[in-house]
Amino acid sequence: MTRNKKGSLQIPLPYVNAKSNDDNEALAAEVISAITRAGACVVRNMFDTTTTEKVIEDIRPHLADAGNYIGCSITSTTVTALLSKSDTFALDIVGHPVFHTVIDHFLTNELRPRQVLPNQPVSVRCKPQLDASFCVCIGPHGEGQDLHRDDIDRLHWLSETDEYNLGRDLGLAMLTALTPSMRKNGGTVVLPGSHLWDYGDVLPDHTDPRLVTPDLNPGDSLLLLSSTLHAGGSNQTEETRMVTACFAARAHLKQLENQYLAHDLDKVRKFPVWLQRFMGYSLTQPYCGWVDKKDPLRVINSNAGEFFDGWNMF
Ligand SMILES: O=C(O)CCC(=O)C(=O)O
Ligand SMILES: [Fe+2]
Repeated sequence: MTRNKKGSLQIPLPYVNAKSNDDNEALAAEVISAITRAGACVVRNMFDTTTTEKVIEDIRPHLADAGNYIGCSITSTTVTALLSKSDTFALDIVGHPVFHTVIDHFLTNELRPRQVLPNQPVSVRCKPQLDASFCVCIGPHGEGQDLHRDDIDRLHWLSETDEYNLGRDLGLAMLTALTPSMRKNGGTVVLPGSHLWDYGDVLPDHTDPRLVTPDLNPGDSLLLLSSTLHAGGSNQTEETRMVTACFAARAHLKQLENQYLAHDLDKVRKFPVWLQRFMGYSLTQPYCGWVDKKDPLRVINSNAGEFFDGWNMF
């Protein structure tokens, strides 16, 4: 029994140490088993401080221009599109082989031999894709986020299960501390075991004793499924907390024809707004498809008149 609700045992947040395991395959196996059990896992020393310091250096020039977004306090900043702002983030953090073994395990789409065309049994194995990359900077006395599941953007809905079944999740995130990240400065709050819950259940409030905030040092990562409840915490210190976020999602979550590269942008700019939005230059409720956390239509049509820039729920 692995449930942690209705009076049954609380599931602890698992920790593994990358330094005590030189073999990436063995480390990934440990992380996979931990995430299967708890929905999340801390990997100590996933990256060295040379890496995290270089990423901070790459991010620093973008901080002044980076915005706040609706759903985040004005003392927080999100540096988006991080992949093209830091080569070290893109190549070393996003490229970590253990991260890839873990996401491949949880998010690969597999279709066993099936007759999809007459007399042609087809098998496919599609590996996950990058979903988003950004850095969350919670400034001095910045407010925390609401407890959430990352798959709300994909309108995912799951029912309760006693044991984790592979295929359940659409996404997985790796949060990596660039600065220390702990309870007092806005460290990420996690509810281990909530990946097994029914989405119809009332969400706990921030005083729930099952919530834990791991102390992360620069280079430590927290990996969590998109079904696991979590939130950036509130920062009660004078220092900014910086955590990079790399999200992976299942491969099928894309359009059949790539609308952003298939057309001449000058032609697209002349289309009516309804067509631009239909092509995908729009936010899907509650908050999917953004560019710099804003309505993507702003990028191609600043005269569109009406924009939807943040969480859009009713
Ligand atoms: O900043 C954090 O610790 C968590 C960020 C997060 O959960 C998100 O952006 O979805
Ligand atoms: Fe999140």
